[in-house]
Amino acid sequence: MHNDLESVFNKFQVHATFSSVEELISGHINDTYLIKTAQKPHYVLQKINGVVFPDALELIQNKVLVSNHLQHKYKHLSLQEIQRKVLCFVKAKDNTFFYKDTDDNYWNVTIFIDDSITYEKTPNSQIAFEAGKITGEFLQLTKDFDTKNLTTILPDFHSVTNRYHQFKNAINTADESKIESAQEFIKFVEEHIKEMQQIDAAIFANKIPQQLTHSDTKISNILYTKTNEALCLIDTDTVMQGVIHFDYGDALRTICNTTDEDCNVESEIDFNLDYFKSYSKGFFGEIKDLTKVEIKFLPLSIKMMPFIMGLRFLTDYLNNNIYYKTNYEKHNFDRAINQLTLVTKIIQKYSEINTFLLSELKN
Ligand code: GN1
Ligand code: MG
Repeated sequence: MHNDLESVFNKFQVHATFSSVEELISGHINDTYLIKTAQKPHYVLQKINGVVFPDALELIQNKVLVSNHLQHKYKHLSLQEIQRKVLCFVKAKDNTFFYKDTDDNYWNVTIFIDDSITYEKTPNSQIAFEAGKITGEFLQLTKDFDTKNLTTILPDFHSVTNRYHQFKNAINTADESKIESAQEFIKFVEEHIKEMQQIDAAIFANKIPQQLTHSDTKISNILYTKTNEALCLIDTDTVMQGVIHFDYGDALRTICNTTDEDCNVESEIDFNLDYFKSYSKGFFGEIKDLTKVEIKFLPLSIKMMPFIMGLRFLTDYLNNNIYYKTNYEKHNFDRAINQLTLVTKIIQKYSEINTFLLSELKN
């Protein structure tokens, strides 16, 4: 395996000697490796999951276009600073940004951002505030990015309606015993689906402005400095047209969760309001000129994003784990319990959430 990885790595213009490899296991889809070299920089080598992403080549092209756009926005900074704030893709020896192996897998390489830290869970309010700042800044800097230049990699990715159809199809083919075990959560989905579809409807009716979104703003996709500043938003696999609510709600889903996404202990799962407030302050400090309709749908997005994730995890559990990487049979079920319980906790705190947002955004 190491030899194979070394030979893939050497297909890229890296000018450095491979010294060791370590798998980075946080993601649920792709295979990602930290390649240490004798000389710095180190690199991140990634194999794109061709089942989840049939358009892997276009996905890499999308990521490069967005990185180029951000690099341009930071052109007043030194190259060294830019390489710490933006994912920098390395060309392959044939001058493309990818390598296609003999099994038709696509690979890409980025420069590893050294001396950075990632979190699976928020350790303090400063980290939450900084997460708000960097996700807000990403949306602000890419507001003028023309999404027509991108290939839509996963159509209707954050559409509740799409996810609900996939869920219904899974119920039609799932084992009776699985449906039985998931009954409480299936009922929860049915009770809340109408409300959760409101953002879809507003998008469909063109009531919410659309722009580039990151579409996977979980906390582990943010690199921090050792002094708690957010440095770089990584994992741009899912950059696509959307509404800012996707990134806002998706970030809060992990920033404010008091547990890991895998935790099924309902009594431990809660939504941390302090982190919500800190994140929001960071986010709205960057995002300018929100429309009335955008503001109106912000609270709902906080419920909708964990609802979508819960629905997707539940669907994959019913489908016998064909999409996400899992470590055990009920892994996706535990993730679904986690996300849907989080929705319940958000509902319990909804009036406080609304009050805070109203006062924060009244000007
Ligand atoms: C997947 O692989 P990763 O961790 O980047 C998923 C996201 C989910 C996330 C849940 C393409 O992201 O939508 O939010 O798992 N990405 C895709 O942790 O489905
Ligand atoms: Mg991702």
